Amino acid sequence: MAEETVVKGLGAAASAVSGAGLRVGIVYTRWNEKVIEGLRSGCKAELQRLGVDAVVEKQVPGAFELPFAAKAMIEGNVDKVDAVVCVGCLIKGETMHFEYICEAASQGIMRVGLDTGVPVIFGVLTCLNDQQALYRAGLTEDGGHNHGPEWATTAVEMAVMKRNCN
Ligand code: DLZ
Repeated sequence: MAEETVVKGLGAAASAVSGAGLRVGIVYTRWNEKVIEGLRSGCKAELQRLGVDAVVEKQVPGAFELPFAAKAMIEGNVDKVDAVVCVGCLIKGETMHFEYICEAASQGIMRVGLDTGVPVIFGVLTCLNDQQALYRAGLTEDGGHNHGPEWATTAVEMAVMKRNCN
């Protein structure tokens, strides 16, 4: 049988990423709490494994509020950060809410990063049902695939990239 080829997913970084000297923020939502807890804790554990100096966490109500919170964290004097991971989970319902919030959150998160010059990572699941969300937070019986650790790696990689450009 031919060897299985994995196509999707985050490939290995060219060199090992270290979080030494970095402070990384996680802003996360209260909406869809169970899924968020899996993602947030997976992200935080990976940031710590990568050796970041500090993880600063702030909670917001929903995904719509994530860009504002990321900007406040970046521009505030209290918790200076080198990157922010926005952790959220949108699950499609019966109305158009899903579409509007997905659009606002994704555009807002991108804008905060570009406007402030601090990497802001899109850690928002946009799922069609609960099962998709649970799987992507590593909470299904088969273990699923928790995306939180990948967002941590991305935050550290981008913060190091930014630092090397200065
Ligand atoms: C209103 C709403 C809905 C319907 N669904 C979600 C969701 O699946 N995930 C999420 O993070 N937030 C949701 N929200 C709340 C909005 O993001 C926001 O908090 C409110 O509209 C107030 O601005």
